[in-house]
Amino acid sequence: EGNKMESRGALVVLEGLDRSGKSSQCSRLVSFLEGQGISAELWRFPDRTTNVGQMISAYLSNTSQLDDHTIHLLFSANRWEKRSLMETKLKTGKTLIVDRYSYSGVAFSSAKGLDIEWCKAPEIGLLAPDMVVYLDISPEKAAERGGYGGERYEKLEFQKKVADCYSVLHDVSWKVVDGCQPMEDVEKQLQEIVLDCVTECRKGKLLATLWS
Ligand code: Z5A
Ligand code: MG
Repeated sequence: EGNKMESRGALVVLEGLDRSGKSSQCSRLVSFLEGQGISAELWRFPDRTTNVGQMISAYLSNTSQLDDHTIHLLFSANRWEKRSLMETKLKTGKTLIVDRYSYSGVAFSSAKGLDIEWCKAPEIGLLAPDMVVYLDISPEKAAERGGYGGERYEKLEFQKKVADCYSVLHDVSWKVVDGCQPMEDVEKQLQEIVLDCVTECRKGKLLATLWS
């Protein structure tokens, strides 16, 4: 036939409480994949480099105040402004390892008391991850890691609420990895499940959209 479609990359999202190890593991994962000859990129939300991202950053560092609904929609807009680039990259074969996504958006805003369905609504139509990995750690253990900085949500009481909200979002397709293990052990487990996911996507698994 000679007209074989190029295989697409995988959209992999890491979620978890603050200090669960997402950023550390995302960068290790990208290095590992590249070492395996799999073209991969590290992405993160919020993406603080855009105009919207700068508004989010000012809010998180408490240099600006915003209504809870407003900041929720900005986080969502920050994903929408990256959606088409994300799709292009995936279709040209790049695997994207994404540090936080819509689940952080919904968990953090609903932890403030916003209605969960209202929180999910602006995420509808964004690309659905091929895999969500949840790095599991208790809020107490997370707080012990180097202590929290000064950002808005970095407080134990609030992190407990976020943990409850994440558990509501949780579905059977999520891969839960014990984030309390030594970094190398977490890393090994992630490598295995992400390689499986990359293989599935190469075999033609279709890209889907949120929220389903
Ligand atoms: N937010 C939102 O409200 N709505 C949204 O839509 C989105 C986000 C996308 C900023 O996020 C805030 O925005 C965040 C959610 C909210 N709220 N808070 N707080 P961020 O992603 O920019 O947050 P961050 O500053 O990158 O920190 P983090 O994500 O909390 O940390 P992490 O990435 O999970 O962990 P880490 O940086 O890899 O590791 C933390 C420390 O633990 C570090 O010293 C490591 O060396 C150590 N560590 C990591 N793994 C281990 C293990 N296995 N053992 C021992 N020590 C470890
Ligand atoms: Mg991080």
